[in-house]
Amino acid sequence: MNYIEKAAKIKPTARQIKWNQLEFYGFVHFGLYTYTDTETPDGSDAKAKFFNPIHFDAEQWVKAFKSAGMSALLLTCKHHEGFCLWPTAYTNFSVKNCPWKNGQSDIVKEVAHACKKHGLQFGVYLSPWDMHETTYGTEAYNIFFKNQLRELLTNYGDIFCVWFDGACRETKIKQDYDWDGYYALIRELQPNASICICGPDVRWCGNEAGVCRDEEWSVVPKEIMTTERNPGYWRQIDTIPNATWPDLGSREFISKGQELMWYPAEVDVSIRPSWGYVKEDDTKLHSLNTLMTMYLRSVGGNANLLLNVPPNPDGLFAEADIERLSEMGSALQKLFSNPAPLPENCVSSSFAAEHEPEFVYSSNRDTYWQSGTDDVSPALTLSWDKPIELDMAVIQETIEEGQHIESFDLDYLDEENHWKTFFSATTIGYKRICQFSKIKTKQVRFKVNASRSFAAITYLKFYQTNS
Ligand code: FUL
Repeated sequence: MNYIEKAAKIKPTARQIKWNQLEFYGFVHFGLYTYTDTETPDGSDAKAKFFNPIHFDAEQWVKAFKSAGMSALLLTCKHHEGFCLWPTAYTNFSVKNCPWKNGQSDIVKEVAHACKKHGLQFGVYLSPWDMHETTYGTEAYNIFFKNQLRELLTNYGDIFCVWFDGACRETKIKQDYDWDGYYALIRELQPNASICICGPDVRWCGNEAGVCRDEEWSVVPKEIMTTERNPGYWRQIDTIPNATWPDLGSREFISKGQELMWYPAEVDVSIRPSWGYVKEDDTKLHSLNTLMTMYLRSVGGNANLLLNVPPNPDGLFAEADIERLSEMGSALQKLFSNPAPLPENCVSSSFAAEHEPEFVYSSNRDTYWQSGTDDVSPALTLSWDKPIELDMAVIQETIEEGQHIESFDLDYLDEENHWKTFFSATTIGYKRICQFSKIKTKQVRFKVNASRSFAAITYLKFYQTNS
């Protein structure tokens, strides 16, 4: 089997498919750094007294995320400064040691509860790098970390993801993380949870600017995961393949015989310049336009979008963030509100038994069009009885069968009956959102120019957005 055949055979786990379907969700950076303006602790537990979110309201966060159309919420239960938002039994540096609610609070519990109440999935971020914990740098830290993980994974209901931050700016102390032990514990206690970043399920897109590649492959060399597990190290030695490299999945890149894996990308970005709340940033939010571009390029470019919104010291999202989230939700709703009528006819150059072209009309993942194996340039042609105007398409590859398509065109039949290409791109993967100048036509063709194996499409839908 050559490397392309091998790549074409790599498939996601059911867990990874479920993760992909979440598409767009929110990050909440909240901790002691919300109050102290610095991540660096002074070594004592005393600073815990500054944590004082007098108006904390988890439902306010959850409702704001829902208004944006998000599917889940990921909370920094412990960030690099080591302060824990739940009353962990393993350190005093937590909510139980602050005057607020006489140390009787549990932020993680309230957020998990609000998510459940309003139908968002809940995920936990636990920073491996801990600047406060005295065992950091010794084997005892791994035990401490697993104990904390166990608390988070047993006391707060279903967890959709555990997020391990690869950041580590500590140069004097080196911690050997027991990654395999962490993963085993997660699989044991929350088998449906994806382990994102520094883990086996989801990779970092490689920047924090909200941008993914034009050609985003979910099948990449396994080395990318190995480098993610060595925080800080590969960033200094950029000769080792890592998540920041511009090409991770092209034929050329995977041709060196490396072991491959299914490792889809997640784009993480903050709505503001900082991850944690900074008052001066209240006027520096990303514009609606920028956020929409991030959405269209990531969710519409085979990556999930994780958008951070930091609560202020009162424990609330600021008005500006709430407004921007709701604007984004409305803009997304509007964008997808005017689908073209279903075509009267849909034919394909070939199809495999039981995978007829019409199956692309429904987003049901169990039914899909699949081209015949020997068809070198498979195509689907959609026809309407009357000319219609179109300016956007959503295409979803059947990732259950792998990621195959390397290049495709969208063509339309013009008034002189000539096929004209109006949109071209490379990969599709879980989803490709295609925006183009308005066309008016009775026939559109989706044509695959290069593919690693047969083409399989779960969903193909056209829109007239007038945007
Ligand atoms: C980075 C961290 O250092 C930031 O504080 C933030 O948590 C971001 C998501 O990851 O690496």
